[in-house]
Amino acid sequence: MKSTCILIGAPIDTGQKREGCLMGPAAYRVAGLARSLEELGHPVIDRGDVALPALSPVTCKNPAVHHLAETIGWTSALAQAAEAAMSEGLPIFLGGDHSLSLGSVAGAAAYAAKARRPLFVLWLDAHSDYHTPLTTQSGNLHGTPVAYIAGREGFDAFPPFPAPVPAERICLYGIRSVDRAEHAGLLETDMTVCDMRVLDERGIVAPLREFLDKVRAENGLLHVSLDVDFLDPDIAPAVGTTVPGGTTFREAHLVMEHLHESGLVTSLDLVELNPFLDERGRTAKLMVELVGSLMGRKVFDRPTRSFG
Ligand code: HAR
Ligand code: MN
Ligand code: MN
Ligand code: MN
Repeated sequence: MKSTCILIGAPIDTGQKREGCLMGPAAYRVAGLARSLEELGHPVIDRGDVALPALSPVTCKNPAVHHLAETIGWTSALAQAAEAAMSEGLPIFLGGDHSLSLGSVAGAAAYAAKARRPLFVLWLDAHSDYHTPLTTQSGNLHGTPVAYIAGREGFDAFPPFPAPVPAERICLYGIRSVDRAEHAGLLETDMTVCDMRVLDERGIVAPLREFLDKVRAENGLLHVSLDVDFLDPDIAPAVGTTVPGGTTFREAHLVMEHLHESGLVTSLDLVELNPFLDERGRTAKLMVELVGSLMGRKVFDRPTRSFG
């Protein structure tokens, strides 16, 4: 099936301290994201970059938290953009750091609630991003979106999350860096946590299939949030928070190929690309290739295919 892809640039870098993520949307455009999608037969609408709205002053009890007002501003603007785009096609958010998902998933959740369908979230990341503004020690809000999405306390300054996603509908995939407070919080939930140990032992496909089967069984919408550091730093150096032991080139493509075959994905984030840290655009190009696999590019296309 061909889907209209709506590209939404989100040049947000207030969720962490290293400069460079602002250039992410431009890098995806230079790396040929639109062309690659069009070659696969998908109509593409590039909405350009979302602008930061006027900000209201806010305070936070945790002195480590920085750029709170800006991040809240982005959250509102991106949530609106996401909800509007969901009714027109498949929104693809070009980040920007991972705090963009505070907004993109809020918009997807608002849309899902109105459509009376359950929203599922697949979090492809080295990190669990389950801090709240009160538990984060770095103060970097890109480490908080999963907690916001799941309705965890501590986000009083933010717009109320439209319809918190029950933990059973969230799957963390590929994680290998979890802080103590995140770990304690996650243990109190039924979130599906497929850390790298699980993926090493069971393979990259089996746990994904189980999650996708749940989405299908409940006729759910599926938001996929792809953090560059899901990938091993050897193949994807352009990210500020590299963690060794990530997914390989083929594992990542295989995840995307299965997502394509499932036909379930309804919105997508591409986050944490820092083009300033890239090597001749290789990470941006790899991300564009992965989106290609997610949108139907195949090495060899047989009419019917069985893997036995
Ligand atoms: N848990 C750490 C912190 O809160 C690192 C968070 C890093 N997050 C991302 N996105 N890069 O996954 O500071
Ligand atoms: Mn992340
Ligand atoms: Mn990460
Ligand atoms: Mn980062």
